[in-house]
Parts: sequence; C-alpha cells; structure tokens
Amino acid sequence: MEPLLLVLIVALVVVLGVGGLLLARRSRPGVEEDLRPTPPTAPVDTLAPETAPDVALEPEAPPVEPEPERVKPRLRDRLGKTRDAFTGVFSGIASRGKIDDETWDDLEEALILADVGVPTTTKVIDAVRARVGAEKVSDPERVVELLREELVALLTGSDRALGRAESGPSVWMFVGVNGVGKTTSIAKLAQREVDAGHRVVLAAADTFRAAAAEQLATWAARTGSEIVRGQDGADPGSIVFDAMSAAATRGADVVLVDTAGRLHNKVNLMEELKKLRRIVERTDGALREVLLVVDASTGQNGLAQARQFAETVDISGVVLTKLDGTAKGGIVLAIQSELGIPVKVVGVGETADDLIEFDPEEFVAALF
Ligand SMILES: Nc1nc2c(ncn2[C@@H]2O[C@H](COP(=O)(O)OP(=O)(O)O)[C@@H](O)[C@H]2O)c(=O)[nH]1
Ligand SMILES: [Mg+2]
Repeated sequence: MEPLLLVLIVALVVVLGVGGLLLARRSRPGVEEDLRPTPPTAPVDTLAPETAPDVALEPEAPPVEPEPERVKPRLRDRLGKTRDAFTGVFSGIASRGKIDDETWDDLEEALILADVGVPTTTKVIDAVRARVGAEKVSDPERVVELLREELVALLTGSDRALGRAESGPSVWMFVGVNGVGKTTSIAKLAQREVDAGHRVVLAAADTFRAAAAEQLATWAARTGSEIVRGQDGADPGSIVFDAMSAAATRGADVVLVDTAGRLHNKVNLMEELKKLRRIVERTDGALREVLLVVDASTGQNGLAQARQFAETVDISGVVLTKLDGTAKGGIVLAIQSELGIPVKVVGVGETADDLIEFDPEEFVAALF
C-alpha cells in the first residue's frame, strides 16, 4: 500500500505545480508582459532556467560569443554614394575656372540626381544665383561654397531633440509603411536610451504580422529594454495602454511604440494610428513624438509617403533610414523644405548602434 500512496502524493504535487504555473501564465488573457530587464547581449532563451531554492545561483552565465566591438558610426563614412555623386560634380565645377550655364546645369543635375526634388533644387539654385550676382562672384569654387551655405541654411533652425515628458514616461510612436525600418529604428533608439541610463519599455503594437512582436522581443533582449506584447492579432490599443501603465508603475523613462505598417487598406491603417494616438493622449503630456520612418533609398516615393502620412496623422519628426548605401540622400532636404518636418535621427545600418543624430552642418559637410 505504501508505494502506491507515495506515487499518489508525487502525482498530486506534480498536478498542483503544473496547474499553478498555467494559472499564473493565464492570469492576463489579452496581453502578456515580459518586464524582466534582460542583460544587454543575452538572447531571452539562453537565460538560465529557474533553479531550486537551495541551489546557489550562478552570478551570470558568461557570454557564449565575445561581444562584437561597438563603434559609433560617422555620417561621413556612411553617406558614401550620395557623397560620391556630389563631390564628382563639385570638383568638376571648381576645375573649369569660370561660371557659365554649364555650372548651373551641373549643380542642378547633381541635386536632382540626389533626389533633392525639383522645388527644393530650384529654390536653392535661385538663392545661390542671387548671391553670385549680388556679390559679383567669378570664382566657381565660391559657387560651391555658397551652395554649401544655402543647404545648411535650408536645414537649420529646427528643433531636433526628441521630446521628454515633464513627469512620467515619454511616449514616442513610430509610424510608416512596411519595411522602412520602424522596428530597427526603435531598437537603435532603445539602445541609445539604455546607454544613457534610461529605462525603456517597447510596446509591440504591430500585431498585424505574426513575426513582428518576436522581432521586437529579440531587440528588447539585445538592448536591455523591457517589452509589452500581446498574442497574435491582439488589439494594438490594449498593448499601448498596458505598456504605458507598466512603464508608469515601473518608473520607465520612455515607451517606444512599434506600429503596423500595413493593414488591408490605407484608411484602416490611418484610423488605427489615430486610435493609438488617442489612447496615448489620455495621459496628459505623455505623447512626445510621432515619428514617421522613411526609407531614404526610396527617394521621391518616400517623400510622397511622408506627405500622405503627414496629412492624416500629426507627425513631429522624421527618422530617415538606410542613408547608408543610397545615392538619394538629398531626400533629407526635400522632406525638410517641402513638408517642413525636421529629420531628427538617421539610420545608417542594421545594428542597434547605427543611428546618428541629424546635424545639418555635419550632413552638408559630409556631402562636400
Ligand atoms: N542598410 C540599412 N538597413 C536598414 C536600416 N534600417 C532598417 N534596415 C533594414 O530594413 C529591413 C526592414 O526593417 P524593419 O525595421 O523590420 O522595418 P519595419 O517593417 O518598418 O519595422 C531590415 O532588414 C532592416 O535590417 C538602415 O538604416 N540601413
Ligand atoms: Mg516592424
């Protein structure tokens, strides 16, 4: 009789234990929170399993791979193709020794080819021409210098700092079409914030694509951020709401909201963004940025997209991605001058460190 009793007791303990675990996991039906701060480099699934209470905890598992060296990218080094396109033209102009129609044609062509766009190109060239006339300039090198000054002037004067709430967590929403780099940009800004000693919560409100939350969770683990995510198809609004409450409870500094880039039609997408915005705005002063993410390599198409978004959702700034490897970097100028929306940060690669604060002087200097 005794072994049977023992077996029964063991079975009871196992059933109770498993039941308890399941209950704990199901207590929040819609939204699951994973708010454990994770070490910067360890992927979630390599975290040590829970150990029995009387077993000493290992301080921290040593990283399997050596950490890749973190380098701060320089705009100058990453702007390659746009830079090459410009510098060739400028040295050609300077070497011809005089200012003539060809000078202006070459300048115009360089700007158009870099996707600065016709209105902005015309505006800039006209301004340079006027100064060449007024200052009686005859040296073509001076023309290039004046162009440089006009480009800087076109870009300066905007506030590019990302907004901070006076109290409580600041919410930054990221919007834009599919594949432009929203999730990656969130990772980059999360990394920057974590490096600055801030506590970051990522809200996985792109529930349209099954893999989206998974991608964000990987970045959360890599950057040392926390994530609030839902089951596939969960309501993005409830995720945003939960992320904001979690952030407030835990004293987080920023909540970065990842949103879907594609719904079955544009009207739905825009309506959903407006709804998310309203949810954030229920907390006074929390919404500090609605950042439109634009892929620089799409050039003038990116500008058209930006215009459509800006007409429907109030955009506070642009994150311009993929400026590395494109010759269309002039899109920065078009966005700023045609839409009046400041480019706040730029993406220049695929790692969490490949982010640069946009600085007009530095950008223009990198082109020349
Ligand atoms: N070269 C480069 N690739 C980028 C950059 N930003 C994002 N990407 C890549 O673009 C692809 C789409 O990015 P993702 O963040 O998933 O776009 P989302 O659909 O808007 O969230 C991924 O392969 C990223 O690695 C960038 O600044 N430079
Ligand atoms: Mg995404």
